[in-house]
Amino acid sequence: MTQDELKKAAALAALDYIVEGSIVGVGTGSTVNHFIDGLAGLRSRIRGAVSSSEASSQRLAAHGIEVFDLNSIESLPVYVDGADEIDHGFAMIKGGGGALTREKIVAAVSERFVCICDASKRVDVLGRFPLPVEVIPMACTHVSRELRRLGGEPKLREGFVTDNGNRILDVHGLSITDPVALEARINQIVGVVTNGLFAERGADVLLLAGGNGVERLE
Ligand code: ABF
Repeated sequence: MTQDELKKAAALAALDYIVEGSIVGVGTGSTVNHFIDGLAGLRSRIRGAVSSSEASSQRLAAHGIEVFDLNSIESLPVYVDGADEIDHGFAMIKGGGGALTREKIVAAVSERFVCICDASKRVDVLGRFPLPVEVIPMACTHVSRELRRLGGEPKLREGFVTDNGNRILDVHGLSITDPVALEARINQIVGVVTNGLFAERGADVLLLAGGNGVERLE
């Protein structure tokens, strides 16, 4: 199977976790795009969705799925999203697509985070994928200096502005053995909006697609 076929297999497996009559939390990325397309077939069995990006909102709306403002809903039983890396404790690096802040907000509201990935995303130690950090534009140089003090090599994502009007620093060269501590430490740097470590609130379920099918890990 190609990597895209694996992504699709993981995404379609996540449809089993949808709660009938609920609003579904929907993430961002090429794996999630397969999930959104699959969700279209269940449109009449859900109330709608909340989304972590403009791109996902547009795709949901194009399928006739109502997109709710997160502030208007009371509960979110399930959030389905991809990851750039996920370790054995279900801590993740996310934000390769630049939607990390909204992803973290929707994840925080959700009762269950279902992560959908192809097997290439599973790692023993997080950090080979550069860690995205969303930064208030005027703080880019200050935050870069502080990230270097933590042992990383930040690079500004050229020509990219987040849905929130901010910039992304991609931090190379980290070997993240304590993701919960590093997530908290980076959040303390003034000017950081969010960092792409999802460790304090990691995934609850991992649907990992490989050559032998989709593993369901909890
Ligand atoms: C989102 O999409 C991000 O947090 C992550 O960066 C990315 C995964 O990308 P893809 O599904 O395209 O591999 O979930």
